Amino acid sequence: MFTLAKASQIFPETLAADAVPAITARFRLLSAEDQLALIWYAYLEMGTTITVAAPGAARMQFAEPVLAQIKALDFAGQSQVMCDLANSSDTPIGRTYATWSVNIKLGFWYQLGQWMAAGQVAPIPEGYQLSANAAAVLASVKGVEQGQQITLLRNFVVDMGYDPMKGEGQRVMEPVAAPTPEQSRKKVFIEGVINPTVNAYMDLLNANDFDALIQLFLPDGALQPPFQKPIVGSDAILRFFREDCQNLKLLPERGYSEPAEGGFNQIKVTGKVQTPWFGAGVGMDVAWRFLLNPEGKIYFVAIDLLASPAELLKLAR
Ligand code: ECH
Ligand code: GLY
Ligand code: GLY
Ligand code: GLY
Repeated sequence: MFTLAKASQIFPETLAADAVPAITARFRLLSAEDQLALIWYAYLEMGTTITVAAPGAARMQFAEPVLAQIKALDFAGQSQVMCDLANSSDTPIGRTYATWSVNIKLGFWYQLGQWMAAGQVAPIPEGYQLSANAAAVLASVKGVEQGQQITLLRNFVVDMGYDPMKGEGQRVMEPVAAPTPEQSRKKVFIEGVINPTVNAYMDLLNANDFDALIQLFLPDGALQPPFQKPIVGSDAILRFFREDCQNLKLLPERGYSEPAEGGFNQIKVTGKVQTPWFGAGVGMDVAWRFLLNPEGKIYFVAIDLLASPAELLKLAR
């Protein structure tokens, strides 16, 4: 029978963007000053081709007290707070930051970036010289595709702060909006795959209908986001959907289905995903690798960020 470890090995030829964990590991070795400057340069450069959407008020309210506290400091104090976050130092702000959902963290840095550009918060010192290692990491960041670049930036931001609970604590998240009304929902079409569970998965996630979506999973099912460990059990998966997955746009294109042992079915779908932060400006090339039980419930699904667009077409054996 399938175990989680075995399920995660389905479709082993799928090539994920290994540059992302590799660059992330090199980034972690840099000094806090280099990390912040590197992100600043990468973010500026990205801004010349894509636009990041301003976060909504519902999200920003959670970061606002800390933002106000930072704004009230002098430049030296502000730089210290930013370095402490990058260093994951144990400070009150570092602990608060660690309780925020990914999107609140991104909104917090979005606001600081606006203030830095406007001269209201300590900028990266003019003429700051990156170390040789940092310059090499920056060159690597610039060398990967945009979908990988925004994944790297997101990783960098997620890793900051000080979390004594190592991800097990209570998290502060923005409110969950109502799902898209039935009559405004669109349905995906996936060339080569006729499977009601897979289609419903895409359509329900696109409609932010997480309560219906979670019904597609087995109670002990698992979902593995790109470059992460599987999230196991429907309670944890539902929490992840509500916390991290609002307003994603899944654009599956094609797929391939084959029987697996024990009456299970394995289905690989490739296509694009858009995040609300960049909208149609960035289409990430992804694969979904589903393992369904004989009743069509999801035992396992992995989402992989693909190494290159060529991977989108790699379906048949
Ligand atoms: C400044 C300098 C100082 C330091 C910092 C700064 C600010 C940086 C800022 C960065 C903003 C970055 C952003 C990145 C957003 C990335 C979003 C991504 C989303 C990927 C989503 C995917 C979804 C996949 C999934 C699918 C499923 O089927 C199941 C669910 C799920 C410059 C001030 C820090 C402001 C906004 C990469 C792939 C398809 C797994 C979620
Ligand atoms: N059959 C396609 C794969 O294993 O990736
Ligand atoms: N992981 C979903 C998002 O950040 O948009
Ligand atoms: N502004 C991007 C988002 O709300 O997710």
